[in-house]
Amino acid sequence: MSNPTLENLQILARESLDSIEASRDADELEMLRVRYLGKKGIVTEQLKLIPTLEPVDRKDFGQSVNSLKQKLNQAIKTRSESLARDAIESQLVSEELDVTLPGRYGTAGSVHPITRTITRMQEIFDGLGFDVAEGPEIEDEFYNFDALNIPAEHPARAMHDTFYVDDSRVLRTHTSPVQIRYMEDHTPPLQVVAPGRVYRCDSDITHTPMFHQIEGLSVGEGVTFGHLKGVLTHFLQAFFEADLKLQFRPSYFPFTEPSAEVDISCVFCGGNGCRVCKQTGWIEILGCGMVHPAVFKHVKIDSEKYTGYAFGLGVERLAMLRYGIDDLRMLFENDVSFLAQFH
Ligand code: 2NM
Repeated sequence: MSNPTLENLQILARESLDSIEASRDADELEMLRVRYLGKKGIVTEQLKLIPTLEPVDRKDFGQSVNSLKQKLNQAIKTRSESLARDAIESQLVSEELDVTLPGRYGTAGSVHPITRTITRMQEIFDGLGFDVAEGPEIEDEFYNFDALNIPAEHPARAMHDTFYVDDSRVLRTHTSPVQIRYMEDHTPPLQVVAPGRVYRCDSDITHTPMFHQIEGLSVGEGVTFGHLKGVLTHFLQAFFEADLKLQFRPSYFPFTEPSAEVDISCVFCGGNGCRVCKQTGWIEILGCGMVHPAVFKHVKIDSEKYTGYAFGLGVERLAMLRYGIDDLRMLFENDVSFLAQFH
């Protein structure tokens, strides 16, 4: 410990103020405070030495030590504030965010083109006042066949077309059973579409054992083939967003009479003839007809009072035409780079 002289006090003042000024953090500054101003600190020790001085020197020396003490307190306070500011400053720098950087995007999935097509079809039929109904994919023979006027000997019942679950139950081969159930539960007038999966024991380049259908049904007093034509024309023109033409060709279905198959003017060439329409200008698109009285009989609808039309179309076929997909298998392979095009 230095002698209690004014010279030594000056050296102490310079040394202590310099080291406070040079301290790099709050810990170091606290250490210096204890070293100079603590109970056994250097400056505190100087105060204790005052009584050992000659009485004439005590006043000057005492004032100088007290002044130094005040200066040190002030210097510590100033340095402490400055260190706190620096700390905030460096935190702001280290945590700086560049809000102009591009975000980190997650990979989002996309709606499958079949789902998208069904949704689109439902929206158009919704706009025409049709209800949407669903039903089981495993059906009794009654709903899948008998109620639709498909007798036991009919070729459509042969094992080679139908997946049998057991003796009397099948994977539905069309969504018509949903229409049958709907007619059991509702009284005319009614209009409903039934989208969903259907199954047929068939597999080649243009057929998959599972595919999708949407079938429509309208029953009421005075419902005619003219209404059917109007609804299908509106639906197909809205779906393809084109002023296309329809062509009805006579056909046969057990559940409708009369029955027709409908072609549209080719959406690719406008009817001039191209590869897609095989130079005919027409594309076969759906089947339809007036509900057979035998079907109404099964669901206890009076066919003397009511008439109805029905139609059925394949979702895969319409999806392929709308999105320009030329290979059916694309819709089932779930190749991500294919699906990503439907974002
Ligand atoms: C088609 C073609 C023609 C049809 C018939 C019925 C029901 F339940 F009312 F009898 N639903 N769907 C139908 C009629 C389906 O698909 C090519």
